[in-house]
Amino acid sequence: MPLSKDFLWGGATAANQYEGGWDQGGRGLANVDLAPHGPRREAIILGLEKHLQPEEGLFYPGHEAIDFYNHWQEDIALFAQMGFKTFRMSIAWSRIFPKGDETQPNEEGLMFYEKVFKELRKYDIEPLVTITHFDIPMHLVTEYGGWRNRKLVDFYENLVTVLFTRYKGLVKYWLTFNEINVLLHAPFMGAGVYIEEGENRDQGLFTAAHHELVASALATKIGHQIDPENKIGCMVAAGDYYPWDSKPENVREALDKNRENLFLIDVQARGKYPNYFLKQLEREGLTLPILEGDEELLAQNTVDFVSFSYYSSRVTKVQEEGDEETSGNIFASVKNPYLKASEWGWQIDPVGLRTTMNTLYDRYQKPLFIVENGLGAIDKPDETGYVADDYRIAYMAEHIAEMIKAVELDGIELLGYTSWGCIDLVSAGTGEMSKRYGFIYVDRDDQGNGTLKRTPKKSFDWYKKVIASNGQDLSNS
Ligand code: BGP
Repeated sequence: MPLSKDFLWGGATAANQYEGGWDQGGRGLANVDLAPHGPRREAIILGLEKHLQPEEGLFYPGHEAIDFYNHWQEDIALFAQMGFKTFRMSIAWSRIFPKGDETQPNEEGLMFYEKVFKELRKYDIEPLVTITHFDIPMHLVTEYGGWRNRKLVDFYENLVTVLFTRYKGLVKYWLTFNEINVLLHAPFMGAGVYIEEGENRDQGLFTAAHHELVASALATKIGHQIDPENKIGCMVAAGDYYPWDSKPENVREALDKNRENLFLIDVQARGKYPNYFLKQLEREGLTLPILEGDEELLAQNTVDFVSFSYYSSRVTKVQEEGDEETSGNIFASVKNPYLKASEWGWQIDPVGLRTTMNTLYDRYQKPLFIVENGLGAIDKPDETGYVADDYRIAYMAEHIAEMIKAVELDGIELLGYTSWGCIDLVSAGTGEMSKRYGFIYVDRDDQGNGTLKRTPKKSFDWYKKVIASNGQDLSNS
């Protein structure tokens, strides 16, 4: 069975890294506006340093990002030229509700996305919309404590009701929260949460997570009520953990790590907390803030599909002195000696994509959607601005080949593939522009200098051919 003719090829972005226009159109201040470039970034996004207002002298790359806010027509035309069938983007919550707790939305914000969705439809590009991609109005952080507060569920309910109503007929594919598991590692970026000194970290994080799970189930329910055509998915930062070796303790460690990564998706896709997690709570003396009706809501409103990002597999072992770690998408891992790595140390494992797909499909039996995958690399444009990015083509060709095997040989239902950062944008982890993923080069540097001019790279024509052949032609010629 080859890929279906409706397979959704495309690219992925997020408002906080792409859109810019942070102070335009009535948009309010959000947590993502407070992630500076430079040495303090990591502590801020992890929630270790409280940073509640932009500070003079710091550069915040997300403020302008690459200014999709004022380049949307030009960018969508380029995506259409590549033959995109879908385009993943996110809504900036504070553009719709600047403070988050208003009852009336900001019309200018709603209008912006309406124009964008209509422009996409003009080219038959199906929007794939992440409702929150590491994004929360700062007012909800300072006044309510972010997602640790149950009131956030109500504010999110307002948000999704407005979105589903306004964009009915324009948007069909929705993701409730980007990489929901990231909140466990980067609570400020993931959920606008700070863990206070002396507080039980897990208790704080699981409280926030429970609220997001309830909000996600509510969104699924409301989305289906407003338009039964809506397809609503969850989203996980995926990548299987391999055991370091066959030592039983290491195999067990890998099982635990995979569960840690997937337990929130277990709830979104299967409708209840898994026993292994409930037992963990019991052992640690923790409780979930479950209110009457929550369990039914979770059980009755599981997602329609499971989406995920995949950049690498991970390796784990019971830690011993001298173990070498490698960097990766928020999660550190033991270095895998069989794999090469990107310039940022992210290890490259195309086979791991197929393995991860099988893990997710076996576990959930729901259609999958790969909504992020790609290579962050340093591009060197020639004097005309053209980049011959054969390394990116090689990375993507290998991953897509494994993805196709997962469909053709393993029988996995797969809705589509959107490569991350289809146009160069700001890196979430480092705040750099120089970590580029795109098929389109954007003239902007790490300090915010540059014309923002867009230039297709070699991979632009390659991806166009991949889409036109529905994945049959992956050659680089
Ligand atoms: C994921 C995020 C994206 C994206 C990607 C690449 O975690 O969902 O927002 O940025 O990782 O990471 P980075 O930008 O750090 O290279």
